[in-house]
Amino acid sequence: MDDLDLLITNGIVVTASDEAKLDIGIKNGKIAILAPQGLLNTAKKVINAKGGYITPGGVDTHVHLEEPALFGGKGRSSDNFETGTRSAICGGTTTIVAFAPQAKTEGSLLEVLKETHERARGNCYADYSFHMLCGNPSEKALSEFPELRRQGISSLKIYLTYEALQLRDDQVLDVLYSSRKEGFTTMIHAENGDVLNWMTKKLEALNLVAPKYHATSRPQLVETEATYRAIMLAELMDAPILVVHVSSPSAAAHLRNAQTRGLPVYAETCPQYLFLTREDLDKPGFEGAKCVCSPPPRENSGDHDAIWLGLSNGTFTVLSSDHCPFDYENTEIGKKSTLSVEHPNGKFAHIPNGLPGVETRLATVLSAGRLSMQKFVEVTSTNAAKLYGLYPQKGSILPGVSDADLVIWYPSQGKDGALTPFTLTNSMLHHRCDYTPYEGQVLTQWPRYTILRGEVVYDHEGEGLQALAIQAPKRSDFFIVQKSAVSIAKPLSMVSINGLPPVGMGGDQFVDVDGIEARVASAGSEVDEHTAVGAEVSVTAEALNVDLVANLFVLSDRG
Ligand code: DUC
Ligand code: ZN
Ligand code: ZN
Repeated sequence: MDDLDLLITNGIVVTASDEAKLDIGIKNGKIAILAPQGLLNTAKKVINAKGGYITPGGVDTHVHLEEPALFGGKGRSSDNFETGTRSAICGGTTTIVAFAPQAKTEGSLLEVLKETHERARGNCYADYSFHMLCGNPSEKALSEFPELRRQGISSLKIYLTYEALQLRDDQVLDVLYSSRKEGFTTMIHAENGDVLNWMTKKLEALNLVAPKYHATSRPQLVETEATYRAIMLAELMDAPILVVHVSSPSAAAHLRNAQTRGLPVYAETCPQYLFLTREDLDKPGFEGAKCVCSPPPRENSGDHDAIWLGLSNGTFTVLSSDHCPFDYENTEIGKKSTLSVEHPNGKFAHIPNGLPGVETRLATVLSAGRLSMQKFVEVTSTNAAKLYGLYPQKGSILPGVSDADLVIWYPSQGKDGALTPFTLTNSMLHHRCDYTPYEGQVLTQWPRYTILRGEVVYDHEGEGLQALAIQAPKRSDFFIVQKSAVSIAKPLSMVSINGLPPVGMGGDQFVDVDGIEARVASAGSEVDEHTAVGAEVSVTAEALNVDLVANLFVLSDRG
């Protein structure tokens, strides 16, 4: 093969399932061939990976850019699409999924999506797609779900907290019901807003308002209850969910239990729950505000251990950044917008919730050395791509199929060419935020090269960001269309009916019969008549392709 555009030699290729010493040939932005080392020898450009790992480009499916004040106080994102995706690329993330945010006060989701496209178009260095963020599941918004699906959206996020966003349980059911029909995955921010507001008022009455009380106002129970409630609502609706940014071992235990029962319940965690603790909120003066996010960093390294374990054992499907940056010093729209003469150290309830992290996600986690390389790839790239319909174009290294999105890492410590361990400082980063919560952390890895669709877009040793600016034209009008959320979460029409109740699903299954969405109870099982909406119909096994006569309760017209 002598017409390759790029040949990467001498690396260790890692995917979620394999690790092998292979050379990679790239042509027209795609992975063209994987070959035993030394077999391919000509290409327009050759990179020697020097024995370093080569992984699929990072896929970060939880990124907030150019968002209005939704997360407490007056905070607005400090990163726009340009600076946020620049930062992503420099940290080895080649695809992001950002949010198209609809506040409670807005009606149409389609309108919000259109505006978000306009902000992103022509401004992104990375490939990108969107989740809807649904703050107002009005009739209009719900009626737009099919069109959102046609426009390539397969996921949306809802909140059980925040004044601007919090949904009641019946609204959550509305969203899950409509999502189910379209095969969306619903992402849920699981904290009990009413409880934490009550706690906040009590703390404020005692004038306990410093940043550290943010963690006091929302203990693990607040997250655990909401996580269990989210699971219950999803089970009731038989709809797939992904609980985002999980911080508590007790919430993780509920998620694992639901998964063990066979429910389509997925979970995400983030580096802040692996590296930060509530001590980080208790810094002198107002400094702790830098680490105010929700849920808050938890108590101690024991909590970290439980979250690492959840990554290793598969409880967490993805490890995202939840990049949600607010400048620290900015008194208009940053963390310090809560300072006043009366409260010189601010009031935690008005500190915008969120941290920067899109650039540091991969290197901090890899440097920690607590995941196998394959697990690292799985949770930071492959599963994210699968979950949101981007796989295998993204998240893998499949010849003829995958985009040539790659990270070439430095050889491991002790090998020739290894990176000298270094102390991270904010000045090394490319986001538009005046701090990093990981300042001072010692790292042993950083992407040596980031490659996006066959182009070297970041060269850590060479011109760094300049190389990025020169070589990577900003993605103009590029939008990754999400196929559907089905790689992991199956839409209704794909639920297999084999006559046996799925484990833990209450014996009920949903089928699609002639366009009618129906709950099927296996013959002989008790059917709770309160769950039935509409007429009971007897159908033969043949008609349902099951070997049992079933009672069919018509739930709705899928129209
Ligand atoms: N939830 C997020 O997903 N991001 C930032 C703030 C929040 O609470
Ligand atoms: Zn959230
Ligand atoms: Zn977020």
